[in-house]
Amino acid sequence: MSRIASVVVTPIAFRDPPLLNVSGIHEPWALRSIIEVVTEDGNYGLSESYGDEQTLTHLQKVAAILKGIDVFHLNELKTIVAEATASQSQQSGIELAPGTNQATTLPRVFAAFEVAFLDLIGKFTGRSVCDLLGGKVRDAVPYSAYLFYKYERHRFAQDDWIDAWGEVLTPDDVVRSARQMIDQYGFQSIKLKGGVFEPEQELEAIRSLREAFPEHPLRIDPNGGWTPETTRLLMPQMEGLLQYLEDPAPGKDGMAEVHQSASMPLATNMCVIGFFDFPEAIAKQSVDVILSDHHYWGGLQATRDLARICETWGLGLSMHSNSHLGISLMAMTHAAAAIDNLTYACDTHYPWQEEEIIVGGKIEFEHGSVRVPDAPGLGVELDRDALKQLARNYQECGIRSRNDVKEMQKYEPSWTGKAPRF
Ligand code: GKR
Ligand code: MG
Repeated sequence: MSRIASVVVTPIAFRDPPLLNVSGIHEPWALRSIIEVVTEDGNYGLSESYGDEQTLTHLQKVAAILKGIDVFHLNELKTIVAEATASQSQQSGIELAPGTNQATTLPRVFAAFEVAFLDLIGKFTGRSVCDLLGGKVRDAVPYSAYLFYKYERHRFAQDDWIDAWGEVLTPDDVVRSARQMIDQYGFQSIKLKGGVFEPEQELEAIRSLREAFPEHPLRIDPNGGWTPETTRLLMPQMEGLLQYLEDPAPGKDGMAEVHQSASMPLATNMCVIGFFDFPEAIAKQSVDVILSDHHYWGGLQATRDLARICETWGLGLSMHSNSHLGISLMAMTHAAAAIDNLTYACDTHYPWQEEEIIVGGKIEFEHGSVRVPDAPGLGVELDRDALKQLARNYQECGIRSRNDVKEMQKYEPSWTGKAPRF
């Protein structure tokens, strides 16, 4: 009954606003893949992962050889994925999406199926995925207001779609977009994506946020856009302002250098992106907080392993996000609800997305948190009409791998996306 009859991987595309970052700008469409694992008795398990060409090729290769596997046999799945991904292309994706870095191929491809297997195991046993991970340590998972600098509209898109968030370029715009997001979702923490403008301008925005939201913990993430020297000089301006400083400078050495003069915890989703990064990062004292992400750390169970390692080494744990829809949000929520030392509000790009592929539409936030469902599995079902529409978007949008640099070159032809810029 719990053996696999078929697996379907569907690439999808959904609207993405013109969000700015150190690499450039988001393209008009974000890509994901939806994985459906169907068992012999007709049950199905769901998962959502990256939709870039490199990931898709691996997902489709593995999907084709899973027939007959028992979904309880996650170790067997690991062996199959390891063999199928052993000869991988050398092509890495954009650095800002660590999930497309080839060092994460095995854990990333495994994770995409592991979540669907756990959804099915939950359905077979009548337990939520959170219960399979040890049960809830919290009933609802807090997320942060994840702010971006952005243009009002995509200037080079095929149609005139425009998002609801307006232009965000000045400190006042940043405060307005925070208010907009907090009013709508109730978030209790704020993160600003930096690395876009001169650091002084971005820190002015942080100071404006502090004034407007005196109680909300604040973070800034320049994605390695500042040199260690620049970061060191900025340190007095950040004193007492930040809950943590995320990836100010690139690499474990850059972060270690910053660490020597840092008055606040340093966090990363760029210089520690897998278990293999731990020995060097610990030896060099590069970071204090790791941003987990089950999509490339090897799944929901591996996220719990990561949590124990962080506990062992006295590191904090938070959660990273790229553009995603509700299946991912639910998987993130089940994991975060089961991990006691994940004490920071998680990142999510979810408010930036209008479309959804789950029954019932967009998932609701209450006071900035997502309630953990008690239903068997992930607790979400696929809206097949929406899936068809988003699969059509993928076929028509022409994007096959995320490339923020190339998109930015349409606006600024000499743009290189090289970091650190400041
Ligand atoms: O989508 O522009 C973006 C973000 O910069 C994302 O790609 C990062 O991976 O949000 C992420 C981060 O925390 O670094
Ligand atoms: Mg980050």
